[in-house]
Amino acid sequence: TNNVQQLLLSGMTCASCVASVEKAIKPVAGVESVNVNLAERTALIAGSPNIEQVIQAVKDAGYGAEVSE
Ligand code: 9UX
Repeated sequence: TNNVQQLLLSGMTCASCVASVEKAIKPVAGVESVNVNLAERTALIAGSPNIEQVIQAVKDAGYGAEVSE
């Protein structure tokens, strides 16, 4: 199955931030692909990672993240 999870991000102000967040999320175990939208402040993550590990990776990169319902 191809599950998609969404995060709401904070702290991104430019396109390079988008690249930084994507680079942080991609190597997390279980992530198949990630798409960050600067205007929407969302990250769409395909695959089956532990979402708390994804959130921690974003925070380690200097941004905020929470699960978007
Ligand atoms: Mo842009 Mo983001 O100059 O951390 S890279 S603000």
